[in-house]
Amino acid sequence: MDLDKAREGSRLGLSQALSLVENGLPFSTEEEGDVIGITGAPGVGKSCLVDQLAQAYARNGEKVAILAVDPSSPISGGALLGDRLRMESADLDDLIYMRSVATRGESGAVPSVVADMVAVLKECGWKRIIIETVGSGQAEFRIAAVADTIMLVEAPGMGDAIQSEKAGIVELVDIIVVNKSDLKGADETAANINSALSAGSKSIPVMQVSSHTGDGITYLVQAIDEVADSGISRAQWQERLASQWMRKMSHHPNLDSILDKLESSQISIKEAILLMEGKE
Ligand SMILES: Nc1nc2c(ncn2[C@@H]2O[C@H](COP(=O)(O)OP(=O)(O)O)[C@@H](O)[C@H]2O)c(=O)[nH]1
Ligand SMILES: [Mg+2]
Repeated sequence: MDLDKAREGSRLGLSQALSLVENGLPFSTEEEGDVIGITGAPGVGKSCLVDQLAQAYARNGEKVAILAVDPSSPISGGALLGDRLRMESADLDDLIYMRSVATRGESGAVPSVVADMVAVLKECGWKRIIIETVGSGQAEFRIAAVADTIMLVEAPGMGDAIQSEKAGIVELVDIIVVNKSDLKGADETAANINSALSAGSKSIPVMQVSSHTGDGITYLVQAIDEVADSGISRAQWQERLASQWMRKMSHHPNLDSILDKLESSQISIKEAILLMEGKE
């Protein structure tokens, strides 16, 4: 894959490279970057929050790329973001790149496709990468395979984190954000989350922000850097490992013939695994 144009800053070159990878071309890189995963129920304000974070980084002179993994709202946030930034400063626009990711195909492939798209972005000089994904239970686990920092977004009147804790998601989450702090009930939502968390072993910061007024965004940016410095948790490593394992399986040269044999009852699942491992 030719990345020269994308490396020189061409948006067209970058989006062409990303499309190739989105359609299955594997890509990896040794380049470093900071990947933030943002998850939460629809309507809590993830896209608005991403918009705020991207502007904060851009004002700092940092390039930031956004991958929106959301089948329900393709690119709508992008138009929003573009308009607002253009009003403020054309220079900021140059520092922000936004792209939606189609989530077609088998669910197991999503993290590896997103991981490879992230690799393209890193390779082309985008060191801050934000992935927005809709919280659906499984989405959090998938994003954990890719993101260094995972942020769960909640909002007043939108349910609470106790549910997430049940699903074991809290193990993977680094920061919980109560968005819409300009609305009534934000304090109570944050208090509920804190008391639900106090039962667990992991201490997770709960931060209130408003993506409408910008309140709390500066603190959130600091908290993200602190979390990034503290490294990747065991639970996150486990998701990364699982995701790589899954990828290995889905790229196995004999996958089709092994599935054929399973389907026609010629082999057992144990034998299938031995075949995959090349032991039979
Ligand atoms: N009052 C208030 N509304 C917000 C805030 N952030 C987002 N919203 C609104 O919440 C709705 C959903 O926002 P969106 O970013 O699309 O949520 P997403 O589905 O989680 O990406 C929109 O109507 C936003 O204008 C906030 O901080 N305060
Ligand atoms: Mg959204």
